[in-house]
Amino acid sequence: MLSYLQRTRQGEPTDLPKQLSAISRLTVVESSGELPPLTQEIASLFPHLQAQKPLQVTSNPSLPSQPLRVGVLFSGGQAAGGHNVIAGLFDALNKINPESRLIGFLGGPSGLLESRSLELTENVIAPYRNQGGFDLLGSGRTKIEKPEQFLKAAEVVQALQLDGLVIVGGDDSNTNAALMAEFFLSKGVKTRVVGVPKTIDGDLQGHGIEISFGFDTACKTFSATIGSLLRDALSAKKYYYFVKLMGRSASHIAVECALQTHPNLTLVGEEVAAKKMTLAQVVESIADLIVKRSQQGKEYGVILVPEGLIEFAVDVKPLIGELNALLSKEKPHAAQLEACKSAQEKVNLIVPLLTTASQACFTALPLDTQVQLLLGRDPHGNVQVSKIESERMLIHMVEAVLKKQTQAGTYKGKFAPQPIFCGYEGRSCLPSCFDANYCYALGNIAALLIRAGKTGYICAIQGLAKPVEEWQCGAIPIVRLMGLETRMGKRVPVIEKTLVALDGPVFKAFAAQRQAWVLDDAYLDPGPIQFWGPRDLTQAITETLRES
Ligand code: FBP
Repeated sequence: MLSYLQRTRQGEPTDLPKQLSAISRLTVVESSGELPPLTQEIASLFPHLQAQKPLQVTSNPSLPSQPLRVGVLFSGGQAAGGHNVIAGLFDALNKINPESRLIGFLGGPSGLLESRSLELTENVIAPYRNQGGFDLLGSGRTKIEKPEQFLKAAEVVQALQLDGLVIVGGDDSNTNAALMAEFFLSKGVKTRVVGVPKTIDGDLQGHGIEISFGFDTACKTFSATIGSLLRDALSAKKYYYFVKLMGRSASHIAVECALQTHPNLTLVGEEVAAKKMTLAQVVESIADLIVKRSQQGKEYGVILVPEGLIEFAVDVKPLIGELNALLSKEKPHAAQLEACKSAQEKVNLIVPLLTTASQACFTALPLDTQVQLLLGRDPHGNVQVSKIESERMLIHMVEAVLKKQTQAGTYKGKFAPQPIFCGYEGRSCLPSCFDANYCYALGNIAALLIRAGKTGYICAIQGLAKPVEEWQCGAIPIVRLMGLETRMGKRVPVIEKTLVALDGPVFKAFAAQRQAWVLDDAYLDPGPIQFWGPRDLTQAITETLRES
């Protein structure tokens, strides 16, 4: 079942970069683009991939157009536009040779390991064109990173006689795509592995990746909500909205939404870390703003909280480190916590195991937050920040500070907070025109890479701030994005997450304006994503892209 809007969007063609207009006559060649040299350690881990250069799309009318057999899967959290990657891939393969076949693996990487797949034909794909979500195939967070998993994957792709495998994922999935590409080359498996940069978080960027897909739609969706909340705050004049924004550790989404909407305060995890602020100091800064606004007769406002904020506070960071170690698989504490009958029992079990400093930090937190910090870890053993209701935690802690100020006579206002979480709805909504176009073009590039026999590459487009027609299409060797990180006690190659650069143009643009938003209500309401109308509305890009 599709709504009227879904049906209308489904039938609309995407705008295409001029470069991709005659796909059957295109290929990729090495570009002159320079990337930083590889470290010796990374080069030795990827002997077959280490010498790769960036690629650019170019025309080659004499290239043979053999039919291709390609597999595709989604990995990790949803991001708007994923279905258009599949549509772009399918259409390009079909134009290269109508005998080509596209096979989708179901439920993410586990679908590959268990060989659960679906042939993707035009009839299957058509209802998903320009639609949100990943529901055509589903997704999952299984990591394909161990030799036995690579062997299993090799068996499956060989049984299906795949020329290529396209992995639509974030930093970890693309890291593992490169490891798989290296493994396949070392074993003589002919299947090429190609990545597509996906995540709403915006932390997969740099070295030729301008932005991952999904960031644009998520930020516009959240900004539409924030714009409405700002207007509501201004109308009722009685609420403080504490809006937690999804996005993992990095505060890219929070900064972008702030630039789109001008709320009174936006916390930035990276700045909290740089200023070595404790959680109590963060709370003080919020209370300060509320008191100042109250003195001007303003008992309302909007405060943006990136979901990873808590990890950056100088006193919470070591606490989280200690908790991660205690809750690791090797220790009995996770199982002991499971057996506890009440929240307080859980807390009582953990507190004595912490250092004195972390005990002080942990016990100062509201009980709900304490329990949320004890929830199961992600596959890397890290706390799952989306599960911590930091907006409620901050409200609780700010209330306590304001109460003291009321008793001391320094605050006479009325604090009525409302917690809001902007998250999952921004991942699976109808993709903005930007993401719809971007994803379709990325799917086209993936087909060209496989056709040219390229492996271990991530699709990339330069000039995304320009009109679509001018986008420059190509690919970056995934190994060029990698560094070494210690995970679970082992040095492993990973694509490092890009955090907000405090000396970068986007943060600077935000920092230059934010003071004016504290007391003056300079609120902006960007409204919902527009699909039709003036190009300035339909083709709007994020401030992050504009400023970079
Ligand atoms: P990816 O990194 O896989 O793109 O996922 C992004 C994200 O939406 C984060 O912003 C959020 O913290 C997390 O997924 C939530 O995960 P889950 O879907 O498992 O609740």
